[in-house]
Amino acid sequence: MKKTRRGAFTVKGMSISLSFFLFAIVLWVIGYNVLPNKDTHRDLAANPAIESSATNDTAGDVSGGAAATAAATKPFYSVGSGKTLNLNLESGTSTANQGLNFNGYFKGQMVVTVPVGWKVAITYKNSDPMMPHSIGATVFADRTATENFKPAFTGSIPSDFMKGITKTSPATSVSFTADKAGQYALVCGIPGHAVGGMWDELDASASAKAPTIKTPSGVVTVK
Ligand SMILES: [Cu+2]
Repeated sequence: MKKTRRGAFTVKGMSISLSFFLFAIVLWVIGYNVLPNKDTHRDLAANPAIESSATNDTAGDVSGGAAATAAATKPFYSVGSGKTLNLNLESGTSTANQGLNFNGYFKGQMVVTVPVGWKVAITYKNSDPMMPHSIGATVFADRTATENFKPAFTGSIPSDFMKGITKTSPATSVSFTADKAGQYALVCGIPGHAVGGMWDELDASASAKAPTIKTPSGVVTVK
């Protein structure tokens, strides 16, 4: 009796399994052939091949790269009307010299030369989150002074020279006419900064025909 029951159970179990198996096949056949297949299957005959992403992206990559390069190399100097040299100087764009720099240049690494009689119009921004900075043009000897900075030209030291501006301040401007030939300096007036190297050179030249900017990268004539 036991044997028979076990045998019957086994046959019955196999029948159930077989039934489910056949049922699953029927469902699959129905699903594959009857249900709309545009969402569930990719019909390679009807749909075009996927475009190569490399081909597709080439133009975008090239223009993006060019734009990024242009932004990175955008000059900070230009000639304005009426013999004016425009300078966009900024602190905080580089951590060189512990942040004590203008556009990354410090200790005279940048030499700005203008022909005598030219106006220099500086727009100055401080992006340094750590400390205030300022800019002014002083006599060359004061490039490492800590106080009593002497202006190179009339108006070449702003009123907030010793106090400076911070990252949240709007850009300031300093304008003057380089009316006497000689060697001068662009200096930060915050006590300790100039002596720490936060200065670059400004020359007023009797022989220069156009402004030039000299940096470790080379000399550029500003046109
Ligand atoms: Cu400073």
